[in-house]
Amino acid sequence: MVLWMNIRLFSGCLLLMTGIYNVKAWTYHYNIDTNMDWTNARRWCQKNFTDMVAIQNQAEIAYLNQILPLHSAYYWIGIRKIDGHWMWVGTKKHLVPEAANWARNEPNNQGTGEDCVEIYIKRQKDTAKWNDERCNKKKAALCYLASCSDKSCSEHAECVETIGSYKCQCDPGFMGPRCEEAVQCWPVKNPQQGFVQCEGVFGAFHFNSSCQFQCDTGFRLEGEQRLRCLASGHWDNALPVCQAVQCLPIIDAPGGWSMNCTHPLSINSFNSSCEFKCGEGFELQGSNTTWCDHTGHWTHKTPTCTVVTCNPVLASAKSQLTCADPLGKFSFRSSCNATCEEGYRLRGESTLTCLSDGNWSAPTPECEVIRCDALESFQHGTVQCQDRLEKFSYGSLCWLECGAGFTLSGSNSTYCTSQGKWSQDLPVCQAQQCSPLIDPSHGTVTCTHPHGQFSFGTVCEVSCHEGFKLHGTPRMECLEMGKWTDTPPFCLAQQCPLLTAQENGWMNCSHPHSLFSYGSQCFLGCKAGFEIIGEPGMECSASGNWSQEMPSCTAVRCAPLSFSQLPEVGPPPSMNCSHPHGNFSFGSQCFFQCAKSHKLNGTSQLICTSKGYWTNSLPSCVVKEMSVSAGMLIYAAVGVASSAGILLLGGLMFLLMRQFTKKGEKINGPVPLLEESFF
Ligand SMILES: *[C@@H]1O[C@H](CO)[C@@H](O)[C@H](O)[C@H]1NC(C)=O
Ligand SMILES: *[C@@H]1O[C@H](CO)[C@@H](O)[C@H](O)[C@H]1NC(C)=O
Ligand SMILES: *[C@@H]1O[C@H](CO)[C@@H](O)[C@H](O)[C@H]1NC(C)=O
Ligand SMILES: *[C@@H]1O[C@H](CO)[C@@H](O)[C@H](O)[C@H]1NC(C)=O
Ligand SMILES: *[C@@H]1O[C@H](CO)[C@@H](O)[C@H](O)[C@H]1NC(C)=O
Ligand SMILES: *[C@@H]1O[C@H](CO)[C@@H](O)[C@H](O)[C@H]1NC(C)=O
Ligand SMILES: *[C@@H]1O[C@H](CO)[C@@H](O)[C@H](O)[C@H]1NC(C)=O
Ligand SMILES: *[C@@H]1O[C@H](CO)[C@@H](O)[C@H](O)[C@H]1NC(C)=O
Ligand SMILES: CC(=O)N[C@H]1CO[C@H](CO)[C@@H](O)[C@@H]1O
Repeated sequence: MVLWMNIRLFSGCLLLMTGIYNVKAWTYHYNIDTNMDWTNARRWCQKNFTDMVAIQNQAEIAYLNQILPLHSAYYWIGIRKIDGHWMWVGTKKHLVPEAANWARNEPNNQGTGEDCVEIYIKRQKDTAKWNDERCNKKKAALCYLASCSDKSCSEHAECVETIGSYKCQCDPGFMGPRCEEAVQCWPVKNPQQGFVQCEGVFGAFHFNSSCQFQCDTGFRLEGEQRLRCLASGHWDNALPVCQAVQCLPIIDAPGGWSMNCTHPLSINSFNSSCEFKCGEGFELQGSNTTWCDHTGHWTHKTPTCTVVTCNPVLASAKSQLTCADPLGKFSFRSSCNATCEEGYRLRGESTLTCLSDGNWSAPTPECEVIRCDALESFQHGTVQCQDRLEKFSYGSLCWLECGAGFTLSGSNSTYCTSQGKWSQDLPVCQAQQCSPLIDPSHGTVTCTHPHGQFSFGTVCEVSCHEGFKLHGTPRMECLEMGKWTDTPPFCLAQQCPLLTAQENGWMNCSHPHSLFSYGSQCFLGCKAGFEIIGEPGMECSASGNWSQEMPSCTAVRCAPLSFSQLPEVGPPPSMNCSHPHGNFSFGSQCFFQCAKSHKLNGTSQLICTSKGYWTNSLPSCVVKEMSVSAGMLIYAAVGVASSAGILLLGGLMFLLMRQFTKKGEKINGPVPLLEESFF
């Protein structure tokens, strides 16, 4: 407590003193002329001055003791017991023990009703101490006159009297000499992501003003929303801040997903967003993004990742599936193995895997029956089977039989194994064999062998070479028992008509094959004096004809004798001819005779030689004179020779004759010559 000294004024003598504040003084007044009870004493004080003194401190007590005169009844002061408590009547405040200034053993309330207080000014014992006294006792009044007036201080102050002066004791929150200034707090600015509104009766940021904070959307106020400026010049609370609204963190769910969050403001707060992605083979259910909204909630539920499923696979006929489903029935990574029943074989992939796109890695495999090659075309035979599953498939048992004309070579039964192969090599039906045929002489065999050389079904056609004729059946067939339909035919040369030598000729034949048959050649010749008419050679043709008509032998002709040709010398001789082989031909003899008057000039007889020459030139009739002995001689010689020539054979004879003729020619001069060749 601050002690201040003031100007005091006493009844009867005014004492002026100066204090800290140079204002109107606060003065003490007393009345020792008339003692009064406490109530009247107070009334007197209140009437003439301000009130009964209210002792504030020891200094004041010492001062009063110093300036007041000793008075036997002593002085009343402004303390009274009300409801058992000592109270300052002026201020109606309790007397605090520290401020009490009781004399020893006081207050003792002796004789009761001692409800008022006197002060022992200038008493020997207990100087300036207090004592409780009955209020109806009469004592001097001790008063003060206050210095405070209505205008001394502002309304925000209590005017406090001091010794000789007053003081404006400011209400909390005010300051200044008259307490007219409100205390200021630090000015408040808009927080980040928010704003503040401040107002107060004494001005913003002044005592008792308040500031109201608000945050932007998505932000939450951390701290007090409202601040008040305290009398101390401090805000009653720390400045709040705006913090982004928080969302609950997303908890990782199982199921193989990943998320990618961005936190532009702060982690898991307003405007944070997360993107979700499922792992391979998983499908996102729900939204793939979520935002933390301004209310602190995620806009979308955390999605889930569900495993991709493939279409259920059904075991195809005759197959069995064994599946492993690590992530779910027929789901991603599921794999199924297919197996087939006995006798069936898998076609396709045996293992299927469910892929991440929901497709199986391969189409469902099928079981197909194990097949052996079809035995339908068993050549020349028949097949009969008993099938366990399907035709010509696993377990089929087949018997093989050959048709007529064929014999089975190999096993007569076979079955289809699990390898898809027949247990036995397919037998073959071998055709029955006939004896092989060879070309007949002068012929050819042409065969068709449908089932092998000279075996059942072989058909042979025998044909003869040109000039040969087939005897027998030309067509032969090998029958089912291995026999030919017929005995083989044979070829014989074509027969030409038989030839016999001409009457006047001869014949020389060669017969390469048989008499007068194809290829036979005959050479025909004529006896001397005869010449052949036609070609001498004949050949039997392939068609059985002779190359030509049989040539004939006709007698060699001599020049017909006639006298008309000759230059008429005289009368022609008469002529008498015999023609054994034709007119004027070989062997013809002509005899000449002249009339009697004449004699024959030349020979009387001409003979047609085998060479076609007359033995002599024609005679003529002349007057008889001439001998013809020489001519006769020649005639004889020729005659002999001719006779012999008939007996002789061909060439030699011919040569001889020819030579002879030539000699004769030389000898006989101009004889008409009939040059004809034999060939
Ligand atoms: C997360 O997303 C951002 C943008 O959306 C991208 O740049 C970044 O690479 C992503 N991170 C991952 C790990 O996916
Ligand atoms: C939040 O996000 C919205 C939309 O993307 C944007 O317009 C806004 O500015 C963001 N707010 C803050 C405080 O970043
Ligand atoms: C999220 O879904 C949208 C459409 O539904 C698509 O365009 C986008 O690519 C997806 N984002 C991711 C990360 O999968
Ligand atoms: C399928 O077959 C493979 C190889 O034979 C084997 O490793 C796998 O375990 C089988 N899976 C199932 C589901 O039986
Ligand atoms: C999955 O199967 C569907 C239908 O068979 C087909 O259209 C699609 O292309 C397949 N996807 C892939 C990746 O092969
Ligand atoms: C098959 O051949 C065996 C001997 O090799 C014989 O006993 C059986 O009768 C034959 N079966 C038929 C159907 O010909
Ligand atoms: C005729 O027969 C003889 C012997 O007999 C022979 O030498 C001659 O060559 C044959 N042929 C002809 C054309 O004369
Ligand atoms: C052979 O004789 C037949 C009749 O006998 C005849 O038709 C055919 O022309 C003759 N062939 C020859 C070459 O003379
Ligand atoms: C000193 C003084 O002013 N005394 C006056 C106090 O009041 C009474 C009336 O109540 C007057 O009579 C006194 O003169």
